[in-house]
Amino acid sequence: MGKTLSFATIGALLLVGPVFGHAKLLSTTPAAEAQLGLAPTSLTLTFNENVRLAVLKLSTGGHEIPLTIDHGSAAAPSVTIALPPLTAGKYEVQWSALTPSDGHVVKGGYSFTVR
Ligand SMILES: [Cu+2]
Repeated sequence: MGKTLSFATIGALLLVGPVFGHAKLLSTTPAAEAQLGLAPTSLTLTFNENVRLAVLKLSTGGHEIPLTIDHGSAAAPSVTIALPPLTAGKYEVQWSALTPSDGHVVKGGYSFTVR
């Protein structure tokens, strides 16, 4: 029993270690649920390890706003995308990123509001 528990503990430690962990989104600019008085001119996603941005979709009221993503850029923990001029409204962000260290894809989404 004691032995089983220690193997389980070691397994759990390995699973949360940096080698086996998926890239994790640490922060975004604009922040999730931000209420902005000024329209942001860029969007930044910051992860805990190097990623390559695969998809970044920005939409408002069901309309997608075309963005230019440089798919040739080197993997980095932080990705910044220039935004076109944004009018007032609620914006939905959908992203996915590839972690070159293990080939896994992580994805997520959030929203912010320009007042
Ligand atoms: Cu992974």
